[in-house]
Amino acid sequence: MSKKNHVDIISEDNAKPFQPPKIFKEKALVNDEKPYREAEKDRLAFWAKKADNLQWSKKWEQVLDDSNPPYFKWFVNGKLNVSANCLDRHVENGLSDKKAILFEGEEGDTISLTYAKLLKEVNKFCNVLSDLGVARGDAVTIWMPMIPEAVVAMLACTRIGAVHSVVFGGFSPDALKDRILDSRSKLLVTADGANRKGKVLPMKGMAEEALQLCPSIEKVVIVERAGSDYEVTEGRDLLWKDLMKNADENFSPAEMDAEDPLFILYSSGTTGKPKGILHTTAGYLVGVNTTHRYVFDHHEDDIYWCTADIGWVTGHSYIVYGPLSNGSTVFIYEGTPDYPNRDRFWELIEKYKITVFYTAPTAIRSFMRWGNHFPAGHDLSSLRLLGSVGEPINPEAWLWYHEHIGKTKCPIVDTWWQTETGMIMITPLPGLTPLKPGSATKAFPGIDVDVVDDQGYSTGPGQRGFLVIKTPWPAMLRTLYEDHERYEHTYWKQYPGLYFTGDGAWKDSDGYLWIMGRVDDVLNVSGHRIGTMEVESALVDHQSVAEAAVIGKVHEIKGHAITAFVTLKEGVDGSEELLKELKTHVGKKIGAIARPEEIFFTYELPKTRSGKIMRRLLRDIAEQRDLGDVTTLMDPQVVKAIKNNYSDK
Ligand code: 7RM
Repeated sequence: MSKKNHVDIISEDNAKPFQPPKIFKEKALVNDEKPYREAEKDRLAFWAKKADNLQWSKKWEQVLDDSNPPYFKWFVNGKLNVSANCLDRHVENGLSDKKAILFEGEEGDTISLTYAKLLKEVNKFCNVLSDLGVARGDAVTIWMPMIPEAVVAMLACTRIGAVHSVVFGGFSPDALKDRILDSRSKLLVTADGANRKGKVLPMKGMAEEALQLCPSIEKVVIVERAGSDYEVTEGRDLLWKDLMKNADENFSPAEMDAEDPLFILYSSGTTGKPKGILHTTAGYLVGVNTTHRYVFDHHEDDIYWCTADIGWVTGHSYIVYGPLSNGSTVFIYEGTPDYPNRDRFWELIEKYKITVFYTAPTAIRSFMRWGNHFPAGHDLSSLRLLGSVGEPINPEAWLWYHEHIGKTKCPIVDTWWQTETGMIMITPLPGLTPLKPGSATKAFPGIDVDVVDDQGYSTGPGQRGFLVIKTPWPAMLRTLYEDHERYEHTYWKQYPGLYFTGDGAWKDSDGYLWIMGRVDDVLNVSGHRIGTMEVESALVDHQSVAEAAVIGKVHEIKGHAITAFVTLKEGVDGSEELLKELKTHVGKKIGAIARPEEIFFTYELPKTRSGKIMRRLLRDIAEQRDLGDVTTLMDPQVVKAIKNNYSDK
């Protein structure tokens, strides 16, 4: 690889890493290198041992069948049921009265469900589903707000052996329609409406738009949550509360094969059609159970809060299956962090004495922007561990999170993974790994990741390349639903024998991994490769900047010209002087080569509903192309505003 690909313009952070606090380390599940050593010695034996933490009705015969790549089987011929692992065995082990779910609604209403009660609810819903004709192998679409019934519905599917497809509640009816059609679901579970910042989103009314075009749906089950009016189609639409009233509280879990499909989760790819990512039963559960336990250092008395929506993989793996299979107490909040006030999350952490808090960098940057007085007004001393997921976290946001939320006593686990990986893949272990802000650190024990150049050769320290996974892992996707060709093409064709993540990364001289974001976010400016993230990080480092998105605008000579969209902190005005100052600032932080050609101030950045900045749209704006489909955007108005602002220049 040529010299120009060397990370000569990123100054490797030489500041001393943050060591795990002594008292954290003493009580941590992992505080020495043993799991890494064990897994290095024999990766499959490591996973086999982790599989023993689950309850099997029949033990598997082979850990991994890799005879037909890229189609892999884990825990071959093992039999188990996911809901039995998340519920029954805890009840049998004396945890009946332990809280499984603590829920708070937007308006402050609360629900708490013990493991015994959750099991009963799940059993009742299994009987409901079964009476409605849902059987093993059938697909069920779940389109719901963040309420406990969503978890009940998911677990009931797994108990029957039905395959759930949870669609994020904020998606449009059109997106819902595509996903129902693709999965050919027989049944939809939804709600009358969702509470959203004091207003009601009429979900059932919106679902109706989709249902008109979805002939496969035979029944619709409606949870009455928000008191929203809706039309009823006799014979098809049924109320959750009516169905549950007399349902039997017993239902024996179906004995599922290790490789039976567990769920489909749609994820956007590079084309317009979403990819139906398929996960199966045993490997997925072993993966999320193990990572939840070690990464979040699961302790019996934890009150664990992952702020993701259940409609994303983070919600599946680290609200539902990981924590519940470990018998944890999971807190679920219905609403957003800024309603009724911008301290809502901190109020909840104080009230529920949350111990482990897992959120996304985009949220952290909003908190920073809103101001320190919001968290400062609450007692956050129950927190012992923080997590981050979804994007690279810029060191500035990391340090803020560490100081203002963790009060410098909580390790931060920056966890890299994907819908496809099912489980956390790159992460610190909080009682062991010294932390470098901005680095997701190292592969989890039993996971083989590497950074390779465009020929597929492992890169040296400081050399940029592509993040790949070298050997199969238990929670890996098995295929794309009914599209094996796209599965092979998207993940396995780039580098034969390696799983291609689509992310750029580099290793530092300590072997720490630094994720640079999607490779399509890597710019080439006059022959230098520059991650949009690096420039964004430099911008956000400036005291006036709240958030920044950087794109490469096609440039005749340089290849890419760096264009930045910047949101300023509350109360700061975007002047010409500031514009110049920011360019100089980036020049100082990274080098002249990274100095943005153009900077635009905007009141918000366009983001997907899961909070990822949509750089593609910004590129289209900068290159004055038509903006295609913007329905997956959190706030389509933002794009209009940026576009108008852009053409004023
Ligand atoms: C869990 C999730 C996956 C993509 C992935 C990355 C980015 C996620 C991190 C991260 C840097 C992280 N699933 N990503 N976590 N980048 N550091 N800790 O987000 O399928 O929705 O997205 O997200 O680009 O490929 S996902």
